[in-house]
Amino acid sequence: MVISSSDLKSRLHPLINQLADAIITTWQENLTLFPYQLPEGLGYVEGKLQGEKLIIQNSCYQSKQFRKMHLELAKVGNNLDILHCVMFPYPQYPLAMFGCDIVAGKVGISAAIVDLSPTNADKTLSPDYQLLLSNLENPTFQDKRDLPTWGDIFSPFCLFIRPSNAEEEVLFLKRVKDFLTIHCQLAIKSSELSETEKLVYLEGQKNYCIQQQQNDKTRRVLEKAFGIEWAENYMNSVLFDIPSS
Ligand code: 18B
Repeated sequence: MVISSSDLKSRLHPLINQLADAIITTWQENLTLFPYQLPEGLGYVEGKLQGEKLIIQNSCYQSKQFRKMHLELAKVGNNLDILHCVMFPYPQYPLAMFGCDIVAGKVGISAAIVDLSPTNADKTLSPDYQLLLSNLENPTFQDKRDLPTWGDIFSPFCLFIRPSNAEEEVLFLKRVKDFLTIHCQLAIKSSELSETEKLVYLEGQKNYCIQQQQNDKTRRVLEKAFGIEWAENYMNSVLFDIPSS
């Protein structure tokens, strides 16, 4: 039997389920969405090589300002639930990259990360992002996690935690919604760059993808279910495809 997307969503950790709804709703409220065609056969995938079955369900859209808005939900047996979301702007707009990842294991969420990451020449968020982000309520979380070395792409506003309780999960959800709303609103207001400036943002996006492709924890999960080559192709063509223009 093929499990439909809504069935998968309801079987995931409640925070992942709620965040998936919040992301789609915020996109719909702020942007005009069009479907984005993922590579053939990679919208819904099931794999099982060693160990447990991995189910992946992708939702993907585009809009005037975003080349690709990707929300991925994944379940590894009964052990691991994952939400992954990245918004790739068209490089002619001076926008950050929105990225979010949640990994939930049997004993709860081990990793919850959200960021608006700069892709401009000096790798700093523009003053409008900085002002809006600084004005948000900024609750403290008990268990902050250290970024890996490839995480030098993230901004000083990056939040990477292991939520300590249900209250912190709600606070994380709120912060993701706030980041996303700021991002969509700045996107709507943004105007197009010159051809030269566009190339700078394109380089920045390439660097973002190259760094993210070094996440061995993501790669290992995919390799165990689908094999080394499949995982390499999936990371390069679905999760972090490097834009050509
Ligand atoms: N990721 N994550 O998206 N990853 O995709 N993720 C993990 O508790 C998957 C993104 C990020 O400490 C872990 O340590 C799979 C985006 C960081 O070395 C697992 C998919 C961001 C870490 C997975 C997926 C991002 C991390 C270990 C495809 C940020 C910590 C969980 C569906 C914007 C890395 C743990 C480290 C961790 C797995 C960040 C298992 C399979 C967009 C920084």
